[in-house]
Amino acid sequence: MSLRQQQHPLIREWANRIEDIWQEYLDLSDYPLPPEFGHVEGRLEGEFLVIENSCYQAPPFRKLHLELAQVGKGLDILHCVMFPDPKYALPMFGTDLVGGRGGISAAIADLSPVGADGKLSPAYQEHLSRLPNLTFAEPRQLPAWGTIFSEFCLFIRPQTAEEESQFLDRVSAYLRWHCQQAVASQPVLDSGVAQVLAGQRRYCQQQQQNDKTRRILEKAFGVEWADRYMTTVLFDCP
Ligand code: BLA
Repeated sequence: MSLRQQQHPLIREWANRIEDIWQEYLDLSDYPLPPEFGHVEGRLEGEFLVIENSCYQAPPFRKLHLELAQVGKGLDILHCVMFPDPKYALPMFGTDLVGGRGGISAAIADLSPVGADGKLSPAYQEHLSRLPNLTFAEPRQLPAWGTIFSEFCLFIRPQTAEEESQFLDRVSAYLRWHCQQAVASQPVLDSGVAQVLAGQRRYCQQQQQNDKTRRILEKAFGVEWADRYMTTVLFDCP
């Protein structure tokens, strides 16, 4: 049985949707991860930790990464980041779901800007600001490193099945829109590439400060492994 069959239903559904949308809009091929990082098993405080990585490339994306992880039977994680080829001034799509038996504690998704002005392009801004307003009973506060996220970042603790499905529908709409924009986008001038790279680097550096992710990986695999994983698999900069 695959890992996702054993995970929280929202994680399973979001993982399936991400892959369906990628397949619908993008021309996927394999992205070679270092072999030691494809399927990873460890132990954390007496529990098993399993990580399953799927990684693709598809123009205009350098890397599309979907990670599913489970700690014991109690903690399920979905992590996904789409890294655009730095020749394209596209935002970073990122999402994280963390939860378990007691429900999902963190559901986050964003299209994060990488431009010098820290803003999404007018096309993204207009589209995203026209989506109908949603309210969730328990919005969550971004951590201090979360300055990379856009005003459209969704970060909640879903309270009901209805909130879970509202989250799923909204973030699927983000992902669909992003794929449509990306495949129709034109490369920037050579002089713009450095700017995009700087924005992507900043995104990765801020994400690498997420102590909640780092601590789990350190406890299971050690400090050095955790750092290598966070800087080469989760948030590598080209
Ligand atoms: C939070 N991430 C978390 C939490 C855990 C992890 C345990 C705390 C859950 C909570 O506060 O309820 C753990 N996440 C992991 C692990 C992996 C993972 C171990 O992906 C991978 C092995 N994180 C991302 C991406 C985003 C992100 C792409 O990987 C956003 C686009 C955000 N995760 C994110 C944020 C928090 C979080 C903002 C809350 C951090 C905080 O409140 O301090």
